[in-house]
Amino acid sequence: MKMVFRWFGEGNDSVKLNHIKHIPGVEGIVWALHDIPAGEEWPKEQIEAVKSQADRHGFHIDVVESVNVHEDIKLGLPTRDLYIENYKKTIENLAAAGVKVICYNFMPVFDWTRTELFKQLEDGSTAMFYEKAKVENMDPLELVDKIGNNSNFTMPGWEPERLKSLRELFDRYSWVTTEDLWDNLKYFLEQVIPIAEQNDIKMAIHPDDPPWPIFGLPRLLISKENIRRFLKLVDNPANGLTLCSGSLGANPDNNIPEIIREFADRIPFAHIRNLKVYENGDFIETSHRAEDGTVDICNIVKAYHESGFTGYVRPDHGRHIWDEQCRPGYGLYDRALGIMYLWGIWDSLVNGNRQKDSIKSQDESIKFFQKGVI
Ligand code: DNO
Repeated sequence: MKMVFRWFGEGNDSVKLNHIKHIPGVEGIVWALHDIPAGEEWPKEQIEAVKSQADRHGFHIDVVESVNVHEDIKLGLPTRDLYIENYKKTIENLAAAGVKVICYNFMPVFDWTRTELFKQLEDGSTAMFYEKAKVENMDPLELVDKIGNNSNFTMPGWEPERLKSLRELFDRYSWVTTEDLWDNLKYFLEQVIPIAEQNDIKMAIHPDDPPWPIFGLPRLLISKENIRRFLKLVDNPANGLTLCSGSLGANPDNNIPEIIREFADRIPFAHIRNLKVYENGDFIETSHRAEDGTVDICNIVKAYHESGFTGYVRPDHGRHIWDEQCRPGYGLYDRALGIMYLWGIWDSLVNGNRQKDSIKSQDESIKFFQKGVI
């Protein structure tokens, strides 16, 4: 596996590239041009600027997370073609800079959702938390009024400018069924996947987080069956997954090692993290260690190893520890600990196999010796 680390860019991240450099085995940064609005072409000069910053620290920029999909594409509006054309140009521009994987998602209206960003854990650290009932009982349109009265109001994971047009977006989505969303995703893939293939880029969709519909909006990438359906929409190796153990793991019915084994050849990029799911469906993000949460991290890494995985991996959200002031979920310390845990499991699997191989070759030599060959 190729270890990479998400970095939000100079002036945009409390974590410095020279500090990432201290984490063993990290070879590249996972990046994006965060100031370019969804739907616009990413300019070559800005891509090159990030590449030179990464180069100076000996990091590659193979993985982009993410090139966001304009809402009109998800809604299937006539204007989508313009945004899809821009998306294709962005793919070409990224390929010209050597990018290999583009992560994106197809979640309507907003990205991942949590109800608390800094909930205290028993050990005194804090982490992101999702209270299921709170989201279920929330009328998203009431938020619109709140926003009207308070321009500083934010919801974790929601882009501020999307919040402002929330009522309009919800109105538009009221006509979009789950099947329409599948059709709109297919339309998008049919156009961008050939361009990605020609440019030697793997498109890697991120699962929906949490993996169930919220606020009555449809959600697609939530289970093994739906992932299977997704991969068949355009059955091409350039159409792949960002397999996120934390997103899918919020639903304990998702058997992630099984999902990895079934789709291994279509996973160019893995997010590995743990969380603890409570009986009422709430969940909190814990350390990466298997024992601390309900996601089977050891068997997940084992499934990648046994599948001969050579793709990119990043630790995902961490806790906020040692008084670090950072973006929610994206501090240096806990993600660095996460990496060491993932390497620990991986290296012991690799060495276990090496040992087995050397025992095998010892056995072979003994056989040859016995046969008088040596
Ligand atoms: C959360 C991330 C997601 C991811 C997007 C990809 O921390 O994993 O926001 O970047 O869904 O488009």
